[in-house]
Amino acid sequence: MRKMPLVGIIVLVIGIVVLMVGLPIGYSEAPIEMETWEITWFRVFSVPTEISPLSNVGIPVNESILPASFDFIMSDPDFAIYTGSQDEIGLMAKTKIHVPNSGRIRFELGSDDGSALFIDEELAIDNWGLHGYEPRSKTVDLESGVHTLEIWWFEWHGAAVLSFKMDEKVTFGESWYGRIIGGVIIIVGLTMIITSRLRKGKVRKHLH
Ligand SMILES: [Ca+2]
Repeated sequence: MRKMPLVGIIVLVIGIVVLMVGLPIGYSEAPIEMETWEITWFRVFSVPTEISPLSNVGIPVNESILPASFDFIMSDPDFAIYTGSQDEIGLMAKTKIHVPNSGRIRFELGSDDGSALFIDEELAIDNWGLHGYEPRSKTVDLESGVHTLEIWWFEWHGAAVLSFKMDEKVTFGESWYGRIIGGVIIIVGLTMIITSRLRKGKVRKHLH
């Protein structure tokens, strides 16, 4: 009977840990496969005030590829290799991703000046306009299967930057199932402590 509070406290502590950390129950992750980015480089002759294909304000001057996950920031001279200029340039890049399970994926697009990310030809991140480096992110629910990604970016004057990041894994299911279990364990622990106290009280009453 005396051991009850101790056991209750141990159960309570386990419950708190499970609640804080969660359990790998109810949600999973699966790796996303990505293809290489195919890039068309542009020289632009006027600022594209609205999100529109760069062919509306410029001409294509080069083509190249970039690694699937291009989590990087490029500086002016990096772009000049492809465009022959550090200013008044842009690109339109396309790739495909293979999503093994329907679920959530976070995308981040940063740029100086404007950029836009399209998923399956629908605008997902609007980072357009003349501005300094600014990352913007969005978490999107995607069905399992193949999806197309497209980035449009332009640089007018001054610094030039483009960065792109996305989750390497798709997350699906709900993580709070694991936390509910933590909550239940806490209640069990508290009940054990309270019950043992009540019993102690009864025993004392009985003795008096
Ligand atoms: Ca700029």
